[in-house]
Amino acid sequence: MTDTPASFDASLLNQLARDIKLWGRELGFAKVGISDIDLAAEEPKLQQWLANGYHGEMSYMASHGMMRARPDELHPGTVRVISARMDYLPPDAGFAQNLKDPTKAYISRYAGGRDYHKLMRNRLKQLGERINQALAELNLPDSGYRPFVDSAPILERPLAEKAGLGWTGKHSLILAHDAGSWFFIGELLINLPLPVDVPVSEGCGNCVACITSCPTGAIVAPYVVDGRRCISYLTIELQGAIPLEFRPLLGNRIYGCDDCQLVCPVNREAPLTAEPDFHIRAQLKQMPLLTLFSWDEASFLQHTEGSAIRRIGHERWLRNIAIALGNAPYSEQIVAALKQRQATASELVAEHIAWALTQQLQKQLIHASAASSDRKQQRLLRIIEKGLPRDA
Ligand code: B12
Ligand code: SF4
Ligand code: SF4
Repeated sequence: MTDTPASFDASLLNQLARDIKLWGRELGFAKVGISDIDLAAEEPKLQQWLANGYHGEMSYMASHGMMRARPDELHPGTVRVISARMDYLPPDAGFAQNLKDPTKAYISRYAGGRDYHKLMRNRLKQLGERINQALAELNLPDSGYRPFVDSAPILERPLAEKAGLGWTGKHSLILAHDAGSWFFIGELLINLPLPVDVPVSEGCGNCVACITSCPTGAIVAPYVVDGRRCISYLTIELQGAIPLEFRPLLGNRIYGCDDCQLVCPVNREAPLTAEPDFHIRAQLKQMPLLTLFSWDEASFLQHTEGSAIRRIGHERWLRNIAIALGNAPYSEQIVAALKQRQATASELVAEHIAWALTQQLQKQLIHASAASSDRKQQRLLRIIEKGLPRDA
């Protein structure tokens, strides 16, 4: 940096960087790293991703131009980004047990507990305050910090990679040998010219497990996800009807998807979360689809209070569960529940219910279970049970 104020000598900045990492850990971040703000190398990749239309309906991805790759345009004065990792893998994740039973709802493990946005933002704010307090004690101007968690147009993963939190896996998520990939990322944009960390070298090698195991073929090339095909997008981001071609592929996944992380060998020893807030709440743990489908809007709002799930709203919740019910083996109770809901459903939900009923009735005719015919699903379960004995 050429703009280091005279009062910031190198030893002071080095000490501050060490302290920040320590304070970060005290605040519950498993790792904290520091990077500069140069993301010029990412701009063409982001541009190409947008040009390919991979963002689908996520117009917020396109609406800020290249600001995503320019932290100092987002928050003027920024010269460094402090990236922080918070682990979310809950104990008793019960992945295989859940995916194996097509009558139970699979909810992505990042979403079973409290919404991470608020929790992490608060912790990042505390970290920012701690930094400013230290600067004030030294009679130095404050850091001008601004916290972000998934909320702003900023390329969080490339920043985390630069800050040494991990490498970009072929599924496009950040992962590391001592951390796996079950973590959220958040940042503090600051004006302090702290020393930067060294990126971790790439560790995927020849592995392509995430690419071949993705149920919808969303990882269209190594490191590139076509958002429109990703189950996370289809069940959480997409407002309208879920395209027909994807419905059978969703299985029992009603909110997000973890498959590309489940098959990843780097996740075998991934740490569990230290945050009780990220444990799966009882109302969402291994729950029968029919129970969740029976919730009226008031129950939905009550059971998802403080959870990220609430943001999709009751209508899309029913839309997603209707598909999972269509994918479940034939059952009279399922057919009855679908028919009962159909009478009062919105146009969107009614159309998905009609699809589910057709699936159910076809299965009744051919006496076949959709789940047992899904080779990919069976392979996934074998991999999880063998590779993740603790979490399976
Ligand atoms: C939009 C979005 C989505 C979209 C699109 C996903 C995508 N891959 O872009 C959807 C809804 C599908 C999604 C899904 C999920 N998401 Co999301 N998502 C985001 C968000 C808001 C922006 C991501 C983005 O900028 N995409 C645009 C593309 C262009 O960027 P990119 O994928 O990072 O691509 C870069 C690299 O792949 C690289 N690249 C491209 N080509 C090449 C080639 C080589 C050789 C190399 C090395 C690199 C490389 O360059 C690109 C540009 O920098 C971020 C938060 C944020 N603000 O960053 C969270 C975020 C990425 N999501 C996250 C999570 C947890 C998920 C899910 C696991 C949730 C779930 N269980 O359902 C899934 C995982 C799906 C997947 N495999 O990506 C976490 C990831 C944490 C981590 N450990 O990395 C983030 C960071 C949120 C957070 N704050 O923690 N997500
Ligand atoms: S989250 Fe699921 S659908 Fe999305 S890329 Fe990963 S495996 Fe594919
Ligand atoms: S599954 Fe294999 S290729 Fe995919 S991120 Fe993990 S190590 Fe990399």
